[in-house]
Amino acid sequence: MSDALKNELLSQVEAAADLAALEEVRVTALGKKGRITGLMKELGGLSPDERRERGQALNVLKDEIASAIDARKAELARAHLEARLEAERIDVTLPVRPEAEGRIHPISQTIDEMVAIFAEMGFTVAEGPDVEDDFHNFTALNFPPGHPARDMHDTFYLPDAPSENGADKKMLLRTHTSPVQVRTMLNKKPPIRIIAPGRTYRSDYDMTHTPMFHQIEGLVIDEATNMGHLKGCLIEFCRAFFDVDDLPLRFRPSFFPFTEPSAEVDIGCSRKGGELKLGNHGDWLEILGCGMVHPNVLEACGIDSTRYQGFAFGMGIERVAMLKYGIPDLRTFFEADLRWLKHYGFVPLDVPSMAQGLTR
Ligand code: 2NL
Repeated sequence: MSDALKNELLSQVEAAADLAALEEVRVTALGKKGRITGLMKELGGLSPDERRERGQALNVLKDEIASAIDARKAELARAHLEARLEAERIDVTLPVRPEAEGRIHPISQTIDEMVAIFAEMGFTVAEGPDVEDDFHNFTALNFPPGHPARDMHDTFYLPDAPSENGADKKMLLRTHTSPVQVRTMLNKKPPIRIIAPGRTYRSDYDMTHTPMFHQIEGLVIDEATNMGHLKGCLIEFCRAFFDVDDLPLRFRPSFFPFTEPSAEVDIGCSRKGGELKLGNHGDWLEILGCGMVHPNVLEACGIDSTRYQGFAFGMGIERVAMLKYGIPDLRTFFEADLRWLKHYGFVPLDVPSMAQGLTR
């Protein structure tokens, strides 16, 4: 009887393309109204001998079909898993992501390096507005009324505009970052230990001057801060920044309206063969200015000059960046030339730190 039925059902099982189709085959063969089930129901009308014989045959057929369905089910499951693995395959040897095309500008890099060094010494970074007033940029810093720096030729003054209180107030682009420190002294009680890096502006344009440039200044105020602290701080900074352990520093007397005494700092170098080399070689290169904060400045900023004293310093960022990274022309810093940036710029993920190194 059932060879034809068996072959028909087996080929249906083999032809089932997915689990749903296979389930349909199972229901038509073995379900309550299935074909084998139907044949089983007919057994009751047979003689006992025929019933036994046919019953056995149907049971064998039922088992065969059931195990064929199980086998097909396993086969479909394996094929499904393989298809999924193939579809979701990833190449773990690919780089995580392509290296960024962009570069960190040498000015930003230099500021980041300086911040890393001073942060280790306990300084925090202070910021202030680029547009300042006469008081914060000049008056509080002990510039006398007729001082040449106040001249229209050096300072960018903004067109007159009435201030909030109705009185006219001369506004200007800050000519140094000192007003940031003035604002800090006015708003915070000593001890103070800050650096102020940022943009500054002077009406000047030639081979070595651009109308916008960058400065970093530092200010330390406490009850017993003295010139020894100033020297130690700047020696440590220069040796770390230029990465020369025995770099000699020379403090030369100088003058600034906002410090007394004042000094300019030279670092040791050699200029033999037209090549500049840093280190103990007998020659000197000016690098920054500094001094003890003038009592008039402390008083103008609301600090009792009989109780507190402190030191300050300032340096040009372009100048030291050119020196450290061998950039020959100041004006190229601001040309936004992508080839220049590709050459002199820094990879964004190489963040300067004292632990990992300032540059990699
Ligand atoms: C230089 C010299 C200097 C300062 C900046 C300063 C700031 C305050 C009070 C006192 Cl609020 N001094 N700053 C002091 C000495 C020198 O800069 O050659 N800069 C490029």
